[in-house]
Amino acid sequence: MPTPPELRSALLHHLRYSAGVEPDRASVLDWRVALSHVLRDRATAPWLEAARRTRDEGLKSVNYLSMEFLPGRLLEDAAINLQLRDAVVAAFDDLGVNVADVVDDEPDPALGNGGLGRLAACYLESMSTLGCPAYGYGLRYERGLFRQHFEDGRQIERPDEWLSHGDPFSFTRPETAYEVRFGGELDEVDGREVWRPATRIIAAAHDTPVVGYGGRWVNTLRLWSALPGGDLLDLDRFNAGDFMGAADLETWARTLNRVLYPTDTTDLGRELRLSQEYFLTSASVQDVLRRFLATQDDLRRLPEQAAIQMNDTHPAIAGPELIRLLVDDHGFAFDGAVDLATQVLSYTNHTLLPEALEMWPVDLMRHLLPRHLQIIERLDRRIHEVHGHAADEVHLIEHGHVRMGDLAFATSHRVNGVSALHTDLVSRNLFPHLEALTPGRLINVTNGITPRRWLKLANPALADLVTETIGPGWESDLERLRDLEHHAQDPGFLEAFGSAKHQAKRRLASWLADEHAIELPLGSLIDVQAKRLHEYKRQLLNILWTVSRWQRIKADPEADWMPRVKIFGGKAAPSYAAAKDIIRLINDVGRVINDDPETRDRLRVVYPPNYNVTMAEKLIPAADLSEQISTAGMEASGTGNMKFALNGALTIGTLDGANVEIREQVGAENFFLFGLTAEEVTARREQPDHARTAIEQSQALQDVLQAVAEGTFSPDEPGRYGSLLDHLWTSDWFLVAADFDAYNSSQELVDRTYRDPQRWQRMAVLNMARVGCFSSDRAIGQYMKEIWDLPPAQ
Ligand code: DL6
Repeated sequence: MPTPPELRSALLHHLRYSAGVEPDRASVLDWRVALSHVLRDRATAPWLEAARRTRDEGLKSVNYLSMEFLPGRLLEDAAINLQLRDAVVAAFDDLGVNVADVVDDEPDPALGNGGLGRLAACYLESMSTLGCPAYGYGLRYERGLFRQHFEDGRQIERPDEWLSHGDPFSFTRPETAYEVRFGGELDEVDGREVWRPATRIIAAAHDTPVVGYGGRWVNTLRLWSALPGGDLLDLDRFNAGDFMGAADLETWARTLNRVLYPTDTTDLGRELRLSQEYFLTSASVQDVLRRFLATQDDLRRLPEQAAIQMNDTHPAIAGPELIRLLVDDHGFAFDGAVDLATQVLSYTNHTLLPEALEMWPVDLMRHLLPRHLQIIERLDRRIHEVHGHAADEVHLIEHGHVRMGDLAFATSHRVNGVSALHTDLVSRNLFPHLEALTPGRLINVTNGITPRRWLKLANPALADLVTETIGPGWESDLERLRDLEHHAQDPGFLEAFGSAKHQAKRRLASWLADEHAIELPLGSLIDVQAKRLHEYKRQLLNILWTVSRWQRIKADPEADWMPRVKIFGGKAAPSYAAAKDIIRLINDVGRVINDDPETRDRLRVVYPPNYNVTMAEKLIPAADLSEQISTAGMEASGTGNMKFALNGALTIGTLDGANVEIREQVGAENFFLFGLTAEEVTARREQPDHARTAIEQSQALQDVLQAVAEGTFSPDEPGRYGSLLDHLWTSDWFLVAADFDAYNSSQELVDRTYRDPQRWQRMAVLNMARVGCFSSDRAIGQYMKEIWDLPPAQ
């Protein structure tokens, strides 16, 4: 373990030789480059050792394919896991440099949209912590998810230039590169299919070390980018003076990793999206085979050495790609290739939402990946040959589309849902026929979160209190938090717990003041809903209730209202008009309420723009109340719900996703439950005019809707929310109206409970103490045993 003086000289060394400056001229960026190199140096020895052991001992490794990774800032996390955080702080203090500025200078790579990408990052970190050999494979998007700004309350998207100052914690490996082919024709030569592609793009690797807690094992996050130059530049055209046209192909190649998720509402968007998915998948699968063949020559033993996990359907082309490589390049028979691929592959389903279950038009598939389409057609025929009439309802291709979820299921030996309820719904509603053909293939692995980032890094005051109270070790054995239950009646501990919460609130308040000129009233109940904007997540229910609370305070200003701050965080997909309307409504309502002198000491709305992992690290520790209010049956799991509970927030929520299991763990008496169940939701939707009926039964909701309709929050454009209101009155698919009164009653119970600080703290402690099972270490332990066939610790 290096001492602070050793770290200090390492920092000075890298400042000179990596950043190329002297201390008296160094900028914050220069110090960050130096720190990145110092920490990367420390990660490198265990990283190389992990790779050596994996090779020499023939350890099986996991290959986690994901179109999204939301790793968050890397440096502080690496320092914590290398157990160097205190030494780094001391070294910077000694150098007279403000370490917080250096940490804050690091961009937060937004290489994902939300929970799915953040889950991938938690899982990779847990695999390292558990010593499970693994590669995370993804794309190195030049620009991540857009930066969100608000203009006149509206979401404005700007490019996210996370790479503008380099990426000093990673290694670029231009020699770890693979050709990825697109388009072209198929020929039959000597009875074998030969694919003559039209375009070949080189995918090159960028590796980031992922340090496990304690620094004993380090895995790799390998992100691909298209290599420019070479054959991609048409020299003939260039020499003829067509400089722009000469670079057409190069431009297209770069586009493959230029942005995360181009909108796929256009044909060109769809083509690019499928090309991106194939680019990731093909490069990764080729890399898995190359790594295997570096030490072995019999590919039939691949399942002993490699597991490939498809994170949602995005990399579902992995099945056909692995089969293609085995058949076309390694001489396997089709059936043998299918069996082998299935033993290696597994698939996690993360959604029941029809729009998120990918279906690619057959014509597009034929145009981009003709050989893969042929393999999929053959797979489809094979299922029917093997299972006969039992497979009548199974179709990998239907209505001119390839169904990627079914394809992923059919080419995997295990499929998992991400919470008990979700897995049950996947079984009943999504893949009932495929499951019937292969009983036992579908299992549940409830999601998890890493306590290193989500407690130790994000909430130092609470993490220190936990260590003082139950001793160290909880960071890698989260079930030990149960020991806190013994302290739940101890007034001294409860006071310390409350003071840790207060410190987190103060940190949030100073960040809001500095970055957004927003004042956070510290004596209020801090109520947070932070997640992607989606109608099913029901930010609309939350803001409509906020309006109702405002109306009631105004109607009875002398009553003893518990002060609340309603904090929102989240981005809407750029093409999702309804979600963007909700964002604008939140901002419009916030402007009016926050300016109202009669209510502003009892109700505020705060919506800092550009929610990301770094903002989550500030909001979650400060929250008293966690809003997990999705329409039941629609949130696959949620992971924010786990992060808030771990940080001692109480949940107001529906019986949806992992809320169900969280409530079971923390106890029904420590959870504010409301709303229809998944079954009731289905039944209610069948009732004609359920929306109107629900509104007519709730005077409070009618008052709110009337205020919105009259333009109370948009006086310059009273009709601004016409379509949103119309939707509520006529269809209300997400049952905002049906759950409004129940949500209101539950919020009133929240207020009453909060009035008794000891009771609230006790409930919060019990929440924290009982959510240890939602550690991503537990989830990864389950994947290792039940899906990847790996021994518990290697
Ligand atoms: O499993 C991670 C995460 C879940 O916690 C969320 O409930 C779920 O919405 C999300 N799924 C996706 C996939 N697409 N959509 N929607 O992001 O996965």
